[in-house]
Amino acid sequence: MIDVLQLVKLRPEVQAELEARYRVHGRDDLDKVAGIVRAVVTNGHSGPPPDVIDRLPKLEIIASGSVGYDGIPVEYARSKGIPVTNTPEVLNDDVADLAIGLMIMTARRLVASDRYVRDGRWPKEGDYPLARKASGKRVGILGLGRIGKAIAKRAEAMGSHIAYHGRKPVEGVPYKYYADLVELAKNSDFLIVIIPATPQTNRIVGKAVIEALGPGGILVNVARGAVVDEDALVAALKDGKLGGAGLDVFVNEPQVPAELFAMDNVTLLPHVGSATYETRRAMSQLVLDNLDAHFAGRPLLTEIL
Ligand code: 8YV
Repeated sequence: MIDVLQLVKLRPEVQAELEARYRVHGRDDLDKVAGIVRAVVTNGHSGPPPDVIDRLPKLEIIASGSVGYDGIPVEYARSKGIPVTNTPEVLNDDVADLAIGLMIMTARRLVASDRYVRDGRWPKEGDYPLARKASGKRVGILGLGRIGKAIAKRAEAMGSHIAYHGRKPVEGVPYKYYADLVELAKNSDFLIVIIPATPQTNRIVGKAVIEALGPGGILVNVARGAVVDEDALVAALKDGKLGGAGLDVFVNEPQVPAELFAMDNVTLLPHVGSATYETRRAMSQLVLDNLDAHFAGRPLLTEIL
């Protein structure tokens, strides 16, 4: 049987299949099995770091149950001839749904309204104050990739005026391209962030972008906390220089800046972009399918290239 080092579990039904076909070892077994491991199962945040890869002489493949891979040294692995796979496409709908959900929840202040009712304030204080319309607004998308396009499709249905920024214009899309992110923010009511976390995108949504979005603008982040300057974000929300924020990701998850907790114009979610039974099942299956393909000598399904 082939020895697999598993840093994260797969969904139970797929986990059972994995254990039926491979000899699975946990993180704690590393010292004991380092010499025989031929595959690693991980996710976007769990490595393995280069020094662990160096301890696995027989390692042939790293399979990640995530689309993002900012926590995996892909270049380093590739330099040692070890392919890394991820799980694109299968989570597009969930993450796009959540981005639109955060747009509506934050503009309409749904979390605060819900709390207003649960706190028994409605009978005492009357109707909840008016909020902001989400439909028919200018939606800027930072990162018009697979998920970005799925977000745009949904925003179109809301009558949104869509524009985007990225390294370069995207062929065949009907949306206005802004070569300058600050210009995109200046011309958006919502700025939705869906780019990978890389050294080039670190804090790309900084003070200038946040303040360009302005007191009437709402920032939505369903990518990674690292692509936003979180201190500048908190400061702008505190000073009223930014209208609101819908956040599913943070710099030091699961730690979230406490200053945000009392803000009604902010929606805070615990990185649930792809957190549905259906999608996590599909992600787990793709991990297993890539392992099976590799060890059967077939082409990988979703290698990170
Ligand atoms: C993962 C994600 O669930 O796919 C990604 O990049 O952020 C989420 O879908 C998360 O990485 C946990 O593995």
